[in-house]
Amino acid sequence: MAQPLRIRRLEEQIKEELAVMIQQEIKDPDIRLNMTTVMAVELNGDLSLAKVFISVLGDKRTQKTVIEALKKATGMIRRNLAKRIRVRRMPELRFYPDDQIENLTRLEEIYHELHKQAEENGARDPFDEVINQLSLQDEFLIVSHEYPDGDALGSQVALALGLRKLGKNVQVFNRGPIPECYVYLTEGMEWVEDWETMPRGRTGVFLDAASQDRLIGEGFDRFKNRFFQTINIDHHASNSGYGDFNWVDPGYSAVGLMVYDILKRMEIDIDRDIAVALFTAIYTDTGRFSFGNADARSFEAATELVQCGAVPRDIFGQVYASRPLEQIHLLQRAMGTLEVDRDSGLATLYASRAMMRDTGARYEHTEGIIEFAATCRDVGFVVFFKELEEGRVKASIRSKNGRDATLLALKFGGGGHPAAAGYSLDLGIEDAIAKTRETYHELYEEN
Ligand SMILES: [Mn+2]
Repeated sequence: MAQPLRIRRLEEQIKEELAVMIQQEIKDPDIRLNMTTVMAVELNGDLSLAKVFISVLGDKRTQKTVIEALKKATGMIRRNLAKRIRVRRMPELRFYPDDQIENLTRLEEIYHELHKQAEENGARDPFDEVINQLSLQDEFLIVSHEYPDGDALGSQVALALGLRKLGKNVQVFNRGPIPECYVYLTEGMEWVEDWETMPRGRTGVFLDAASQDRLIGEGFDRFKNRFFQTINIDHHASNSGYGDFNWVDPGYSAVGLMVYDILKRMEIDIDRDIAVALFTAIYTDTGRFSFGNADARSFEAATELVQCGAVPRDIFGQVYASRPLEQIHLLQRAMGTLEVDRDSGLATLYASRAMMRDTGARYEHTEGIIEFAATCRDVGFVVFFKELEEGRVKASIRSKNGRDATLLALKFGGGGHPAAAGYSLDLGIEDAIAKTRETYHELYEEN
């Protein structure tokens, strides 16, 4: 009979080594790809037998699959343990499902911890990780940023429709209203009204949101806690990687193109509705294929999407040629504020809340104003300010003169792409413009 202390130490060692093996070394996908956690190891008195209690996140069937796979691998596992733990004779191993631990929160903690470790030990390809998780999980909430644009909504809808084809339970959520010009994308979609009443334990997929604040504003931690895990898919270089899994690649013109690659890899058939959603995403985020990001990959995908039923003329009509008169009136007023410095190429203009009130336009109707200003030959770098409330503005940047717009945005805690970025300021419009001009000259013009 071994000493109790020695038994406990050996149990601990076996448990630790097994956890590492399961997490990083065992090739069997049944074991590797499921949330398999070694909960406890119990040795008998003469160290001949170790009972290993395994917790698997998922239904009974998943649990059984993992236990069966471990049983099959027992010989190999035991040999590997023997190489690492100094003991005269490695105990026989028996695997049992651990049903006692049903506290989801605890399991989530363990899972996040393990994931962090795996990441530190050299993570796998982020795209593969995302594909794995999308394949494995069954319940999703897909979220994109507030005041969503064509890329945000198109990616969301396309991914939701695609995953549903695999029989998965998928809902979508956005904070704030959906702009009218994109409503055609949302028909037949189930939008969660209030995330606080949504069932817990789903996988959250976050799309096209450079920062977590863009998803739901304040309270992200509470939001994130409702999920079993979160996947962050984005093409903004400034994305902070706030998900459990992060696939961030600024080489993509649109998140819609990333979703396109996901659907292709998962061999999900692209039907007409998916094609319309993805085409909208790529079309709008490349400025109708006119921005610097409009690369061959974007055109290749677009070609296929048109073959699958997307009609560019119809999408143009929905997004760009159905503006309400209020929006044109707002454009008129905003253009009245345009100031262009011909020397530096810097242009500024704004839309105040008073203008919106006078014209009856809404926040979403500011879309397109900055692009219109940027069509001017003398404008190299334009910043457009929207007054959100008294003393608070949101600024959007478009750069035509090669100056990296993210430099300015980052100065004020914002982010984006070199050619298009944004930030917020807790200032009135006039002060925000003055501050921006000053910073522009400091950043780009001095020395
Ligand atoms: Mn985008």
